[in-house]
Amino acid sequence: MLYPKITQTRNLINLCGIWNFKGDFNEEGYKEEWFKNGLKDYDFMPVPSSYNDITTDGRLRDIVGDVWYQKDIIVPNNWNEDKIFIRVGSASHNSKIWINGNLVKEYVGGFLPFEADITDYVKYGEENRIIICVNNELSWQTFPPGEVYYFEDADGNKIKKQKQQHDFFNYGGIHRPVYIYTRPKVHIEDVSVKTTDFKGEKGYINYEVFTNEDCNNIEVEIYDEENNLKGKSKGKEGTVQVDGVKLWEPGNPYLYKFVANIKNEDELIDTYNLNIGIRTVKIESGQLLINNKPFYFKGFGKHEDMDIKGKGLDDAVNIRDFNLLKWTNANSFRTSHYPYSEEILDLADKYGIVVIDEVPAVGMLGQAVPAVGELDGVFREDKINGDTLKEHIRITKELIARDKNHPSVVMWSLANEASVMEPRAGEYFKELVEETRKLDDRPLMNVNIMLAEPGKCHVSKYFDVIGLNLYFGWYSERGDIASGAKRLLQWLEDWHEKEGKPIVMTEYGCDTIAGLHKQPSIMFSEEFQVEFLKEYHRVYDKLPFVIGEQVWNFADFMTGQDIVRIDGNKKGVFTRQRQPKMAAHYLKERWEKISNHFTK
Ligand code: BDP
Repeated sequence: MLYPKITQTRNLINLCGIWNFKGDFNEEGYKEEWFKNGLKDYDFMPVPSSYNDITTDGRLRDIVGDVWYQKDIIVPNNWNEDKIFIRVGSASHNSKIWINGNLVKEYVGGFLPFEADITDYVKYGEENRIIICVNNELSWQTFPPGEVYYFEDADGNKIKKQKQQHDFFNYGGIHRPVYIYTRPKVHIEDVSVKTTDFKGEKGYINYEVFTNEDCNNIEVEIYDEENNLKGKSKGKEGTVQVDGVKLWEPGNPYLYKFVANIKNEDELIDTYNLNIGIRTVKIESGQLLINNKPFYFKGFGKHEDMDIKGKGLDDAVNIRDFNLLKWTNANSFRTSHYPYSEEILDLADKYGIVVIDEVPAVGMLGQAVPAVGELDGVFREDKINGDTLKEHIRITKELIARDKNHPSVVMWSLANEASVMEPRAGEYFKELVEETRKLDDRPLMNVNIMLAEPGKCHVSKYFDVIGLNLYFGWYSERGDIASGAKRLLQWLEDWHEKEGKPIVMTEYGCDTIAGLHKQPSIMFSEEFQVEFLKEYHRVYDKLPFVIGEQVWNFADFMTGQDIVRIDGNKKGVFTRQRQPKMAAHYLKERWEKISNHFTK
């Protein structure tokens, strides 16, 4: 799905700002037809933002159910020659949109964009009422999964609550920009630049342009960063050759502008452009090669998370994060545990930061994180079943459709810490992987929980790269880093022996209270975090099959309330306000010595 933008043939209104808003605490919205009648006694709410931390009302922070948004806008008269769409970057988790009382879209999923053709419903030159209802309820058929239940309090009142297995706050609301925009009647629907290649000085861009109607006059142009025309092609698919190619490299990105036009003689019917990079990705001899050179991942698992705004898109925070990634000499991150905004991926392309792009399959597990001991099975008819798999395939398809053109994305991660020890997980992931491979050539990763012992995983055999989340010395061998590191070494060797695949350490780390210093160190002190990371790195440095290290987590982040979470998860190398703990300085030093391409 293309990101909306203004071009010579397209127009756009950005609807970010203040919307009318109402939490539906008594489930009245549908009964009273708020979608038709509009909101009364409403609050104000910024878009994009999570709603949870904006007001002082605990009921809204913890609501399980619907919230309603309203915005009235005028659609310009001169838009009446075009098709008009409304597009939401993401809203967590399930949404419905009404235009002037007409339901135009229903969408399930909290982290991907959705849009609707509203041409037949808008009134030109007049006020139009947009209502969006966002619901945050999860089930075993949603991603992430969760469960709504009723809790009976001491007075016998039934209170609606939600269980979740994932370890981040279940923020809700419209999290990314809302636009209405135009496309000409005959238009470009999508552009695909999934594979690029190079030989010596020549670059090759394999493209496909999709249109809503059969069009013969499609033309493609490639411009360099100085706006010089570097190549051209005609037809809806083909290869454009670029001489004197400059590659997109980690830490040294070069972006070309790809322009697709539909023409009728000399008349421009539609035009769309996007940034692309020329680079290759493949797995060979146990390494991940970018532009034929082995790549070592150094970086973090992250979250979209901030004070007040929750998961709402924030350009200032995002630019700060990329500056900090650069400052620590990181070259990569994983979009743990859901697709991040398109705006973040654009920045990754521009900053030359490599991305492992993850679907929101987190918490496919019989216990809440941090899980310990024996787990209940979840790959069974009443939990993760055929319908769950269908949804998993759908969101994976949508993720790839959205992100396929980003040079920064080198791998798809299809799940984090699923219950891979269950034989039925094997069948499930086999099908998911087969379906995904039909869509894209990039390597596939599954991220394993520490409870999955080497040789007991039914899933990793289908994947190209194994992600491991290990916390020996923290969740086990608590406080004993040396014993944790011994187990780590053994564990990694065993995993490699059993699976024979490259491993990325996708999570390792420990909760650390900024400003807490202890010598000798104890758990939660800044000294402990540095020693923990150092010991882990000593192990990785001995093992050539470990092709990357991504610390958990980039920054402290909010979680649900729990006795093991004090105002959230504190495993950040940076605070939630994006200031460094001691570990950030240590990582900066270590990663300075490891080039962006593999030199271990
Ligand atoms: C892993 C999860 C991650 C948690 C982390 C932790 O993948 O989401 O936040 O552990 O416990 O289980 O900090």
